[in-house]
Amino acid sequence: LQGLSLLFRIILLGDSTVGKSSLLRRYTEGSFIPAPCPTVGVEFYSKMMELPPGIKVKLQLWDTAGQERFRSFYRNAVGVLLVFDMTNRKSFEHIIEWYHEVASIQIMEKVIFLLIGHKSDLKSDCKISTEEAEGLAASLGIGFIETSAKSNTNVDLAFETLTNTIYEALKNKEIDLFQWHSLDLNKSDITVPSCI
Ligand SMILES: Nc1nc2c(ncn2[C@@H]2O[C@H](COP(=O)(O)OP(=O)(O)OP(=O)(O)O)[C@@H](O)[C@H]2O)c(=O)[nH]1
Ligand SMILES: [Mg+2]
Repeated sequence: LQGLSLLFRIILLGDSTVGKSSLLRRYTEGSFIPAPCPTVGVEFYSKMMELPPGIKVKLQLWDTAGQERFRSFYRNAVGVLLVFDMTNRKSFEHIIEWYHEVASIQIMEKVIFLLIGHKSDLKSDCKISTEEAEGLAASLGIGFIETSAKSNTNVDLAFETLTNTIYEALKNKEIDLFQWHSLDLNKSDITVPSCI
């Protein structure tokens, strides 16, 4: 894989207001807006990441609206951040539905998930303990990280962890490098396949 530039398509899923857009804005722009507008449809961000030893990865980050379902967008994703709000129990209970939603439509052999407990700055309002969230993650065989876009806690770590896990799966041939989610950008930066 050395010398290649990779493209990973990552999608953020979770209920409305859990903070998906805020997480992405913090990661890609370094800012936090206290009262952002709800996402309408689907928006995308991108960011370059370099993995040792010098492998460039372009992350194509898809932000969805929690109130809607954009099933066609799940299809090409290699990584999924399942986001809940640590102060909102319903959003935690719905994680399993979001997980199965991806599983039901996913045609990739393997998708890498990471569970995100967001708004960790609101410690006193937390309705879900770290242990309970870790229990869910373990039952799904995925990782768990607590983040805050407001206090900028673990935001970079979350994206780095997901990217590293995808890369490891690629190296172990659990994911096929030449499927459409990972293109050689030197040859075809623009030919990102349309997903509609
Ligand atoms: N305290 C705190 N509030 C946050 C954090 N992240 C987001 N919020 C707030 O939560 C609310 C919803 O944030 P959004 O990022 O719009 O949530 P979303 O998941 O994108 O919502 P939809 O686009 O409707 O699906 C906003 O008022 C944010 O300011 C955080 O880390 N801590
Ligand atoms: Mg949003």
